[in-house]
Amino acid sequence: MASIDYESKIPNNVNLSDDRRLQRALEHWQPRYLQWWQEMGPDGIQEKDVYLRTAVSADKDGWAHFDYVKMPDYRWGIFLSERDPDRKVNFGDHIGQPAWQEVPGEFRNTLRRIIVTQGDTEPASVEQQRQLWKTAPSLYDMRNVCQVNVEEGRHLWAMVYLLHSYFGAEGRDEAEELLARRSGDADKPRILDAFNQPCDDWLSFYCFTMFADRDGKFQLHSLSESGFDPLSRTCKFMLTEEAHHMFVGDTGLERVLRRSAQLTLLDPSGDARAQGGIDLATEQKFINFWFSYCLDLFGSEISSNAADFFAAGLKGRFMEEKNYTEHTALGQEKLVTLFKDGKFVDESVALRNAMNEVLRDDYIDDCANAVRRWSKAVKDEGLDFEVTLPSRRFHRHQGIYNGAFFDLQGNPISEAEFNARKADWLPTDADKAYLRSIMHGVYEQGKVANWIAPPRRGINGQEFQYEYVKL
Ligand code: BYC
Ligand code: FE
Ligand code: FE
Repeated sequence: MASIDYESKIPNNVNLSDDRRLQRALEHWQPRYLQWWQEMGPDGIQEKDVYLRTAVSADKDGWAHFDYVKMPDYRWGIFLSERDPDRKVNFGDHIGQPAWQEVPGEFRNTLRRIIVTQGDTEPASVEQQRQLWKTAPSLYDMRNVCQVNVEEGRHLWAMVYLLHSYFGAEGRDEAEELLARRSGDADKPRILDAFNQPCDDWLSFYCFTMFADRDGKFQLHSLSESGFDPLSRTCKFMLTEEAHHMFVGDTGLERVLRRSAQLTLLDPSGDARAQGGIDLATEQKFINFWFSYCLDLFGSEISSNAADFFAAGLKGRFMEEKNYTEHTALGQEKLVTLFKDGKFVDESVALRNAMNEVLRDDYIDDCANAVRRWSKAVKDEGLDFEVTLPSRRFHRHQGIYNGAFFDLQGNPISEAEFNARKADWLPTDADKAYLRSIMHGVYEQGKVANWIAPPRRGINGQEFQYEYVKL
């Protein structure tokens, strides 16, 4: 495999210098990207040294190098996992064909749409998070949000590389559009709903990296099964970066929950807010909000798009090759519980059409594991409180439950009842204002905000006290 070329303007392991046309096109996009980064990347910290990891090889082991970097100098580049010359299409209608190195003409539009949708989430998340470093609870956390952001920027590069290499003029136009849409913008919003929600407090940030980046894990895994080999190899490498993003969310929530338990127990009337912390009920509301928006990211329970993606061999199931023995998904069905005229009706759906729901099931299991661990952490602090995930029907804006109203357990309720209970289930303006009032940046080495526990260990073997950002 080609090693990473760090001499070129655009670091890459795809022999970019051999393809002058592509190299020129990407070098033309690069200054636009950097302009977008200056405008929409972390606000006001671009000139500071941050202890960041940079990819130096695409191998599983030892791919990362850690050093102080000013973010605009980060070497964003194009890194694909190693190519397996014998790789085949492993599912759908084309099983057994050699994996495609070029886009099959008939799938061109479909594939472009998948890549654009994936690509759009990456800059969106950077836009959502651009103010967060200012209120970081420690230098360690400040460094982590910067790390996540530069890598989401690199994920945008990954998708733009595919658009420029394989989709001609249309691909180049889409690459421009990826820099033109803006999270939350009324006229030019990002494509998927969760990526238009404000994420401007740290409880939201931990929920986002826990739940939205975890959608990324499942989507990237299913795209890494793709018969279109360049997409598969790109997503494989992105997944190695993604692990840290989910770690930030998972451990961040665990730290907030543990600290809440401590403060609740410390307070004579059991009120964590009276101790300057966050109460567990508020944390549960933020979990309810972000989990439900992230369930929407899997699309509709019954989807002909999903069936087409699978049939074409473009998007498989989670661990398609490893975990399944039958790869056509034909002649099989999945039960989906519809909500029709106020009643639940179980309906058998052709498996291919239920692929979004199959992926959502795996995602929910993964989230449930984390929630069990958090509940245990809270109990270990000595407090009896169970963290929960709301029902998959709660607070949905996409799919078959959109438009109806359900409680946290998924029981149907009236709109009036939902509105009456909403403040108990979802963050209120007062909750958000309260978080703003306690979240002030803690910029001193080794110090951590009162509302969160310190992490158990630092980054890359460094102590928590390390100077992760030179302010
Ligand atoms: N919001 O059949 P349907 C990540 C649209 S995260 C708004 O239900 P389909 C990351 C849909 O586009 C991973 N619109 O859905 C994380 C369609 O629109 P059109 C991102 C939505 O197509 C953190 C219509 O509704 N990667 O990497 O089966 C930080 C009906 O479509 C939503 C991907 O998503 C929504 N939530 O599945 C940084 C992978 N859901 O075409 C990064 C690529 C659906 O009628 N995307 N719609 O205009 C896909 O595989 C599919 O597009 C989806 C939707 C799974 C998203
Ligand atoms: Fe990403
Ligand atoms: Fe991520």
